[in-house]
Amino acid sequence: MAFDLLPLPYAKSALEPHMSAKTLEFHHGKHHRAYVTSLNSLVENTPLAGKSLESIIRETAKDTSKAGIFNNAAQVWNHAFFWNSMKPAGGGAPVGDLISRIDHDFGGLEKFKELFQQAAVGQFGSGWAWLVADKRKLKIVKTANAMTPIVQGQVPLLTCDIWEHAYYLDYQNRRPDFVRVFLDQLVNWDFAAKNFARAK
Ligand code: MN3
Repeated sequence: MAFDLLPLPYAKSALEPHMSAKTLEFHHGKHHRAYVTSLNSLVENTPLAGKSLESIIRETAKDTSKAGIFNNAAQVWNHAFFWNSMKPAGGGAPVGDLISRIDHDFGGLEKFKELFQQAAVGQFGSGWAWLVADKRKLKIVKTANAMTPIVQGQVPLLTCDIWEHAYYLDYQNRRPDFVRVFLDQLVNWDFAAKNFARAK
C-alpha cells in the first residue's frame, strides 16, 4: 500500500500571476513527488508499511534513527496541506466563527497578517509558517525544515511553505513579497474554516 502523489486541487496555471504554472510544475511535480517516492522506498518492508501518513509522522517524530522517514512523511503531509491552503482568487477575509477568533486572539485580521508575515520572514532557512488551533486558541507557529505542528497535537488551519523552492522562480530572494501575496491573493479561508470547525 504505497502512498500516491495527490493531484493539485486546481490547474497548474490557476494561481497565476501570483504563483506560476512553472513553480507548481516543479514544486508539486518534482519536489512533492520526490518526497512521496522516497517515503515509499523507505517504509517498504518495514513495520511502518501500511500505516497512515499521520501515524508514521507521529511514530517517527522523536526517533532520530528514523529522521529520513519522518522528514519525507512530514513533507508529503505538509505539501498536500499547503496546496489546499491556497485557491484561485483567494485572499480576502474569513467569516463567522473563524474571524471572531482571529479578532479575539490576534486583535484583527490585519494584525494577524502582520504577525504571520513576521513569523514566515523570520524563519531562518527552510520551513513552514502555520495558523493552528491549540485547544481552540489560535496561534501562529513556524517550523523548521519538515517539522509539522500535528506532532505537538496542534490542529493546522493553514500553512505557507517558505522553502526557497516555493517562491524562487517567481520572487527570487524576496520571501516577504511572496508571503504578502500568499496572504492577500492566495490564502484559502474556506479551507481554514473547515479545519477550525474540526478542531472543536
Ligand atoms: Mn515545498
